[in-house]
Amino acid sequence: MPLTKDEIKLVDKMLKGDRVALGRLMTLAESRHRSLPGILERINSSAYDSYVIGITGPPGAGKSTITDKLITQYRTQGKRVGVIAVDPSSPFSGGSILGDRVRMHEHAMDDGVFIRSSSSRGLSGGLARSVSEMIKLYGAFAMDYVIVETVGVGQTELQIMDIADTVVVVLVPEAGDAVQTMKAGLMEIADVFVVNKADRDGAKVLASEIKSIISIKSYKDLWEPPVLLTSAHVNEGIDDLKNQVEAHKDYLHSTERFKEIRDKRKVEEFSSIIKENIDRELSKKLESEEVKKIYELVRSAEIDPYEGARRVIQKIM
Ligand SMILES: Nc1nc2c(ncn2[C@@H]2O[C@H](COP(=O)(O)OP(=O)(O)O)[C@@H](O)[C@H]2O)c(=O)[nH]1
Ligand SMILES: [Mg+2]
Repeated sequence: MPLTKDEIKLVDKMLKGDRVALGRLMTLAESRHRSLPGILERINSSAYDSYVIGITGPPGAGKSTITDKLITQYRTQGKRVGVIAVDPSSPFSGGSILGDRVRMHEHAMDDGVFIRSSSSRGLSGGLARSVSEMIKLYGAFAMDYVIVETVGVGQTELQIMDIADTVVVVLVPEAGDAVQTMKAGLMEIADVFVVNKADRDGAKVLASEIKSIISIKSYKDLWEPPVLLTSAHVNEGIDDLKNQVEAHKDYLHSTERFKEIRDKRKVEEFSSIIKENIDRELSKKLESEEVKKIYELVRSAEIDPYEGARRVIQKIM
């Protein structure tokens, strides 16, 4: 599907640093717009390979606060940062998305920062693809880092470990003990553990529980996740967090891991683009008059569903 003149203009504007254009392209990625593959093809050769940090944990753990403070850390070093906050809250309550904006507002005037909150409801059914595309858009916008904030409570739609290079799992004492963390599958995906709200009772206990689980668990990799205590609201421990993310990044680069992750991602991207296109083409064919007639025959019981399906498949394949 070739791009329209307007779409080409939009992409070129974004590549020149136009934030409004970037925002509009993000919206296209969220809505799984059919032009997205063409748009990404156009930007591909000029895109940065942004380093992706996933920040996951229960609602209210302090993920947005940590993200906000991490942005400041990276900005101090002159690094450009994009954020994707995937929020499961309904578009009707919308409270926490507004909250993210408020919490990260000090970066609103900074050209080296872009923050995008998406309701995961609006993104469902292609969430991982949408987020991957948004990361690519950030790459084209020359972002050094992309932080993806997601709620991790077991059954999230987004598999953050497939998307992030470094996964930071944020826990708080009130959200339960280390055993519950294991049950929620967070033990497996964490590259760095953060026990936030260290100012509250139970934080140190939780941190040592996690440390002891880590020490008896044998990790395949040489990297063993560190467990950090932070008080994000007062910026305590965030420099340490940044250093550990960087240490993990160095670790990935020092082994084959980084290349493996990126190769795997490329193959997944490739196959999902193909699947998505086939899906789209087939869905279009399913709306044809010929197919509608067969639907009618099935509805009126003139043919059974099996025969109907066979006829449809013959027609569209
Ligand atoms: N006491 C305390 N409160 C914190 C800390 N970090 C964040 N908060 C507060 O916890 C609430 C939820 O934080 P938020 O970053 O929105 O959590 P998220 O839902 O995980 O993104 C906010 O009111 C924050 O100000 C902390 O270290 N200590
Ligand atoms: Mg948040």
